[in-house]
Amino acid sequence: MNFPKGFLWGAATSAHQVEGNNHNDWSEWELKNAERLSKVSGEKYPPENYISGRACDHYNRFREDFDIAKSLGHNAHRFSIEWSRIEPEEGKFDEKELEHYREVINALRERGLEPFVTLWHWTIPLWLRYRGGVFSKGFPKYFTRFASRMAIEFPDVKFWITLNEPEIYALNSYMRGIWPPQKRGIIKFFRATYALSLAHQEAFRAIKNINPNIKIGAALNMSYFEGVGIIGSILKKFVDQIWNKRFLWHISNELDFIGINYYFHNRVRNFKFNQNENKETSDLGWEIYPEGIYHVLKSLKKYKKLIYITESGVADANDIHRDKFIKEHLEWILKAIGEGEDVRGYFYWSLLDNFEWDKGFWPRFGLVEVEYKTMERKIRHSAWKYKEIIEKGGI
Ligand code: IFM
Repeated sequence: MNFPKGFLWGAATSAHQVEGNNHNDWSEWELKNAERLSKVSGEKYPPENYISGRACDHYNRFREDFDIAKSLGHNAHRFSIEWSRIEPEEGKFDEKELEHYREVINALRERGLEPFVTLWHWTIPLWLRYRGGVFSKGFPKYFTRFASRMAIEFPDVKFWITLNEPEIYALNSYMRGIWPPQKRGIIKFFRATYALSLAHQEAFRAIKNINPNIKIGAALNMSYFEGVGIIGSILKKFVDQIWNKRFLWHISNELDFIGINYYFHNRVRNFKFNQNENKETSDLGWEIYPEGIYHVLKSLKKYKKLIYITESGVADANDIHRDKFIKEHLEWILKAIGEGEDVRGYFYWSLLDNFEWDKGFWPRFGLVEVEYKTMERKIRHSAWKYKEIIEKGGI
């Protein structure tokens, strides 16, 4: 079977993880926490591992990186605009940075890559952090002002993603307290996701007013919960609703497409979670379970939305699993398409090795290896195998 005509093929990145020299709540948090995180790793990784610093210097090398994406057969690319660059002070938009992203979008177009633009991928400008970040009363309004300005500045962008993985952000930043601003509590988790859903809704309506023809979605982290036994099957339904469907339910009237970021399978047996077989795992210890993407897709049929796989990737420094990982995920996606799911594109995470948040630089997700000392790019074998699938348009 083949993928439908016009299918979008590419890879994804996010500003803070690749650009370098950002100044936002994360960059400040890294400086304060690098020593601690290094100690927690038993000094396996030095403090520098935990500081995004120059990252991949993609801010300066985006043309070179897009040349690589083109040479790999991609016809689309997902990236994010860094809010803290564009609006470093409240209400003041930086013309130089607007020009920068104009050049980024033009560079994609010149290479035949369709831009998929994320407006918020977890980082908060410092002025907004001082006002309480997503807990600030004005958060939806501030986000909408930024989003509207982007839609006006870049009218030829056809695909906008408002938010990246709001649930993961709320979980780690507001419930587990391991990401900035390190708050803890279940109520805070719900409060954060609710604030983000309001921001999405308001921004959606504002962007549609500016240009009704563009497509707007959100990239949601969706896990496949598999229930084993009676208790597992009941519990699985419950967590599936809370994790995969709750946010979607809030925003489903303001949504053209669902972006799926699929990484996790979670087998629920009796009252225990994560009873996975873990036959194959990534360098991060995450189970590789391609079949899960099929079940996630099947569970979204009732929403009747277009679907893009906005992330699917594996940390695999030695490039042992990646080739098979991509092929098998695509096989399961094809099966879902064959059964009527409307999947329109696949973005591998990530084009480049990059800064993996509180884990730092050591996890290697890239189709392209980055030698951080020299910033040299080396295309991995699996990237060429992905290209073969793209060229065939099928498996
Ligand atoms: O690196 C992240 C990305 O920022 C969001 N989705 C998951 C990726 C891998 O953890």
